[in-house]
Amino acid sequence: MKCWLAFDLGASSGRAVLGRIRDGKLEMEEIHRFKNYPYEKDGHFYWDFQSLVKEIKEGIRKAWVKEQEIVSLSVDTWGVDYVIFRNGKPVRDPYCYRDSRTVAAMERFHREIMSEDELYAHAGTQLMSFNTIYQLYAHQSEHPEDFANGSFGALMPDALLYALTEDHSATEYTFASTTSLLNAEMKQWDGELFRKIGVREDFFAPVEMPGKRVFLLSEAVAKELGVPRLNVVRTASHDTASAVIAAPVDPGWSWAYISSGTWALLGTELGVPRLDSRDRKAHFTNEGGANGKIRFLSNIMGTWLLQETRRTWNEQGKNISFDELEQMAQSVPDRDFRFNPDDEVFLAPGDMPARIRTWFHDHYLAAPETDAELVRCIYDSLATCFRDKIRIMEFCTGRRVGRLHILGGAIRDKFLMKLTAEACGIPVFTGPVEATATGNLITQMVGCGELHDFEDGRKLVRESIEVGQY
Ligand code: LFR
Repeated sequence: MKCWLAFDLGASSGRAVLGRIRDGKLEMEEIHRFKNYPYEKDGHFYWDFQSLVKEIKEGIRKAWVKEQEIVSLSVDTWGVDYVIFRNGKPVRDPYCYRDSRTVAAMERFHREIMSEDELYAHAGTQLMSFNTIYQLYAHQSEHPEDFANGSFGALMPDALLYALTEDHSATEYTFASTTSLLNAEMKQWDGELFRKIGVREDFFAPVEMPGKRVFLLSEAVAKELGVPRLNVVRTASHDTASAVIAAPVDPGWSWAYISSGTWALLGTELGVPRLDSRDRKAHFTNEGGANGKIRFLSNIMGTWLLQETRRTWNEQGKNISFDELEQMAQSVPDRDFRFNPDDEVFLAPGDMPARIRTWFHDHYLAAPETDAELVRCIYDSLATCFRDKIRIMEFCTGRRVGRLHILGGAIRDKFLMKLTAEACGIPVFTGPVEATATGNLITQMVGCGELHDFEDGRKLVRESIEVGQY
């Protein structure tokens, strides 16, 4: 039976999912899953690029054993990160966006080169220290040799596809829109921004809309895996873009979404970008949607806070699962502990319980004492932050939000969903849980003409999943 293969790589795990349409419904089957976590070397955080390539190859091998009618495959990943290649190989492992070298670079860039408002008027991206523009700015001043003759850059999903296909002729649009180097209105690289950071404009390949072109696994990779030269397409390769295109929205409603994996990305869809200084100060970004619309959204630290809390405690021998965290949160009442989950101090990996308590201390506030209180305060702070962001977004866009769709892994956490619905005071709909892989598949299906357009894709999701309601 005809199927499509999606690789969805998150900052803590990756998966390969086969998708088929059976009896008018999208059917998904996870066939491979692997861990992903940045490693630290000489004070910097990196991704292990070759191991990601190896896992994707393993996924292709497994898919081929199961299904021989693979129409196409594609890859999406978290945003902003890139790889520099020379002679077909990465010049070094890619930096992880949580590496703090960019904090000073961002300050220097805005102090010496361009104001925050001016950059926002070009790129319209939420100013976050990990955006590609600051990463490249820091990178080329520390390691100019990486940019010398014959090297080129590829954004993470394009870099992974390059390793599989040897094709580096295009950069996929939705991912390019996370870099802060794309002109938000023109949907093309902004030459002036490249000049400002001293990187040549053709460092990345030209921008292309997702699903537009089919290319093939390289001969070498096909031979190594014992598979034919399968079709490859560029899906909506920014994971959030894939998730949002899978939102089972009813177009008759004014809706917002939270795409919730490691991050919580809260936003809506707009026809054109909003590049006003007030939108910047509200911490909203104008990223590109698979359907060419603008994903007007704000990054919120999200379940990263819970993931790192759990990791810290488990390193101390406590051995706590996510379900247990949820039970702990439920076991104590709301005692009004609220912190700003968006504070930069929570960005890098580390001892989150200690950092949260320090945050309260630094703001002259009483801090949660017990472990359960600390977990509960993360839940309450997230729900409150979601409510506030929706209100701010309503002010920016002048549009009331009637419904909230929550997509992705965090919907398994029923208590967080309940608190969010209570805080926001609007109906909350949940699903799909594998939103990113779903959107990756849908974009491939639109690309090859199996689905007419993205509205068709969203209709397919509506008809295929059971939407939760709070
Ligand atoms: C979510 C995400 C966000 C991006 C962050 C860093 O996984 O892609 O959209 O801002 O990761 O890349």
